[in-house]
Amino acid sequence: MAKKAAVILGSDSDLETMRPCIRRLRSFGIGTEVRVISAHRTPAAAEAFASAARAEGFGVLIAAAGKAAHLAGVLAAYTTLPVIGVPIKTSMMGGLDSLLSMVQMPKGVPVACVAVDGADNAAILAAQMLALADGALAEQLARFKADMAAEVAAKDQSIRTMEEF
Ligand code: RP5
Repeated sequence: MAKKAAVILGSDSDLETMRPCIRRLRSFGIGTEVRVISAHRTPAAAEAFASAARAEGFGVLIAAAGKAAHLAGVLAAYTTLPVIGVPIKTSMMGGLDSLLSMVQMPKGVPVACVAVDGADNAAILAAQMLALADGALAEQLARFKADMAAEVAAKDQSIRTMEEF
């Protein structure tokens, strides 16, 4: 059976930023569960979710959090599944605090971190991970890349024939 993806939000205030991630995963037909679990406010739930995730049929976890952003690292501590972190821009530091909290994980507990507010890329990376064991999903990703290339080629053609800028 195809593996599912989990999108874990540190707060419901992260939802608007993460909608493109959830939509992209579902556009690929990936079973996607969305939860609000906080590393600091509900640490026991974070441990329970990550510890059970593999047995529950998940293949990848996506964790979105702002400020101190320990969510991805805490989930990664309790699972051998790949964890993708999405640093959320929530503070006067413009998301740099969240980014560093996810990127600078100590040795042995990696988190794959995308750009600040990089929701769409988190979904695409998650799909690429799941596609390692799913040929149909790999074909969808190949079509997705071909469509992107065609869009850029069309823009290139359009700009080359533009007479006024
Ligand atoms: C983080 O603190 C959450 O992931 C969110 O990005 C930020 C603010 O949370 P709320 O105060 O809006 O619940 O833990």
